[in-house]
Amino acid sequence: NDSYDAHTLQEKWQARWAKENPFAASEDPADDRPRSYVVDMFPYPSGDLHMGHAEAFAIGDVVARYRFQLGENVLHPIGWDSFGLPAENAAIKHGTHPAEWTYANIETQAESFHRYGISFDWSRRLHTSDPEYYRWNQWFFLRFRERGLAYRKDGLVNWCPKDQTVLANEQVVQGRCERCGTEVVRRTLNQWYYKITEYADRLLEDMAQLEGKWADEVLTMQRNWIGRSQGADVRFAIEGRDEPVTVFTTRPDTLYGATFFVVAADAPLADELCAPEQREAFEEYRAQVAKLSDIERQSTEREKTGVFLGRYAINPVNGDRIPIWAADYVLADYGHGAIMAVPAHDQRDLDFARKFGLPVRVVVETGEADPNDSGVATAGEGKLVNSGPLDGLSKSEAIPRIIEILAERGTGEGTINYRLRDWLLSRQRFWGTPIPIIHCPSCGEVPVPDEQLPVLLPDDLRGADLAPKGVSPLAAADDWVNVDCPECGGPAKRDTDTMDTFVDSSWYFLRYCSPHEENAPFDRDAINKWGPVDQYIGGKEHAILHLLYSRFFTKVLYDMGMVEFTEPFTRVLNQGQVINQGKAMSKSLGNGVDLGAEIDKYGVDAVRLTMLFAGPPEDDIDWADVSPAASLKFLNRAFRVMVQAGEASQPGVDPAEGDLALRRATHQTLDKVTAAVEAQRFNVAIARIMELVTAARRAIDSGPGAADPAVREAAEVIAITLSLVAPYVAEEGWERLGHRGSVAIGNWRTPDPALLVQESVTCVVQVASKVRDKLEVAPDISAEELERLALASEKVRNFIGDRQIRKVVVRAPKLVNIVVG
Ligand code: ANZ
Ligand code: ZN
Repeated sequence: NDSYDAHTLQEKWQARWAKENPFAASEDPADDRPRSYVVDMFPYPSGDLHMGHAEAFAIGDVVARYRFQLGENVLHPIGWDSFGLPAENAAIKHGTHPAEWTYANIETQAESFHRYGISFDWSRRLHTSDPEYYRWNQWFFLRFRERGLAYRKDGLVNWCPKDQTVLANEQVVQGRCERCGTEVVRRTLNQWYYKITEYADRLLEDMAQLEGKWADEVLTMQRNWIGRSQGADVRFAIEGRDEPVTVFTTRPDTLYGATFFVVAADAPLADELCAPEQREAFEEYRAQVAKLSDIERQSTEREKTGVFLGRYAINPVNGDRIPIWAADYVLADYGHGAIMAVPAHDQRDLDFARKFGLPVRVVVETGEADPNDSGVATAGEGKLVNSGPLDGLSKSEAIPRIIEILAERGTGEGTINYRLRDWLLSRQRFWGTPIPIIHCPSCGEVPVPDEQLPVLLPDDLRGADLAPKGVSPLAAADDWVNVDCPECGGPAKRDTDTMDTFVDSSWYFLRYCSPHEENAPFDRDAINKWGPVDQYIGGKEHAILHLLYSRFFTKVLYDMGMVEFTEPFTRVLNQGQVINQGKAMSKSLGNGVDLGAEIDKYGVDAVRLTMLFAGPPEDDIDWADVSPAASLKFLNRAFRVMVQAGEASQPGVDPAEGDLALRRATHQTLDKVTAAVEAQRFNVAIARIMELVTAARRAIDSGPGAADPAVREAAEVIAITLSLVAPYVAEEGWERLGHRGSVAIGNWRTPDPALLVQESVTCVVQVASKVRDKLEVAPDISAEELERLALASEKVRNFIGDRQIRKVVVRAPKLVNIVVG
């Protein structure tokens, strides 16, 4: 039978791979093949694999399988990001333990991965919710703390009232909880943080290593997230208060143009500065502001609002007495939560000044219209005016000069500000890594000694015990919470918060290199042998957080001497989404496509090929626009070519004796597929394989026939190249071609340069059966084109003269015969 049964093939080759383990990375020190480390972002076990996984892992598998084909020693591992809220919510709903749901889903996904035929090294499988894994989160926490990189502080945090937990800024989307959509509120809590801000500059500088290897878009997002601003801190004295108030400004050169002062309405400072007669107005305003999200607050569209606090600040350079206002366009947690307002040169300040009738003073002459008249603040270059010692200087001269003056007087200094905040670690939930700290009434905060790690989660909490209460469910586990202080032996309590699960995913790719290491998070030699990850593959939704945290972790570990590289991922490929009918798949829209059903219908290979053929990997795939049925049809055509070639000839025949045109097509395909795969244009690679299948088909049916050595050569190249995208058909085809062993390893071929040269063929043109001209043409010229060229020949036209052309016989590329009468 010439067409294949996908499911039979899948079972056959899965069993074979399971037995022969062809995708295991070699740790043999004598193995000197080049090494490749390919990692797909590990899945969260939320249920079975879905279409998004299928796409991401199909892409990662092309990358890995290509390296296998090149004969490299490839590390392509898999694991699960298995801590997190959904497991906990499922446990609450069903009265169970989160582990039940989690590990059941992991098994389901693992089985699906096997069926999907990804080239994983299964021996390195890890789950972040295993104590063998999360103990090292705790170990890292203690090391970070020793380095001053883990600390506790009271902070205003984003609080989801529904999930009853803290959210990082990144988990708040347009003022709402990323997971449940509930409006987020602000709340003060004592929380653990990782001091990622200490690495802000290195996170920026090291991006130079990633230029051209990560998407520009992702690098820009990271840069903006870190948000480095160079400027100055300036201290303003406050009338009737001993303490000055500091502001951060990127334009200290405009200091003489400050005509009022603004404090974030929700900062404690506003409350402190408010004069008694303004108290009532202020409190009313503050209540109104508390309802807004940061995004709304910073929107330039919104009309400015604010309230006078009844106090004045003194400009340190000219002694001007300027009114202090509270407003919502100044944020409490950026800079110092207060600004000097320069309405002539800052649009937000100008809008505010015009709304409340505050003065506007131009201090930089830019040649643009006066902001007083135009309502448009001027931000360009120019000469300073109305600015005492700065008059006549350009903006770039004035900035260092004013910083000097401020420093001399002790009222300011140059500084750099970052938008990046420290990484909020604490979560008041159960299903995560317990923070290894003990709180002792006499010794204070005591780290759990290394030899007592891991601090295991208690196993007696179930269902309703885990329901959100505002404090961690762990607080209710008395036996677990109450411990002896490791320092004084007195009664003490464990910290009951668990870590943000982004900690788990910040170093799992390091653990893969030595997943069974018991005495350290990873073996240094192993990680320095394999790392950094050569190619990382995952969704765009992780462009900021996960990648930034992983970069931070890697840098800290570098400083600790544990790794020899400063960036974890040499290349990152962010694939698009699989959507349906132009929209993200969702339950509410009812446009979800079930991966299992697609595979049942078309088989793994056709589904994978469809994903990869749809477009470049970065683009979204609309499942309504693609045809897995057409993919299956193509794979059957490819399969028939392999089967027929296999029946007609044996491995080892000399291809040099084969049909030259087909040989050229084969080698050109090889050349183009290689280039396309290297450039990660997998759709282009597939298009080239399709052309070769067509050429081979033609050679079998109307050319030299299936037994021609060139047909075998083409069929073998089809099996080899197809193995990257449709591994089951490729394996079976390879076997039908008479080969033993897997097609997947070390079979890639280099094209013969001699066959890549576009050579010409001599075409004989006859008029009335006599040779009248010879044309040099491309070997694959079409009949139409050849006829056109022949009839255009000057010599041929002369011989025809005024006789009538009765018929033109074309045998491309070698002969044209013109019959005249
Ligand atoms: C005076 C000034 C004059 C400013 C001028 C700008 C232009 P980036 O680049 O984002 O760092 N600012 C400072 N703290 C703020 C806060 N907590 N909330 C809102 N705005 C704040 O922006 C720094 C500028 O944003 C600072 O420089 C300050 O306004 C304002 F012609 O100071 B500027
Ligand atoms: Zn103690």
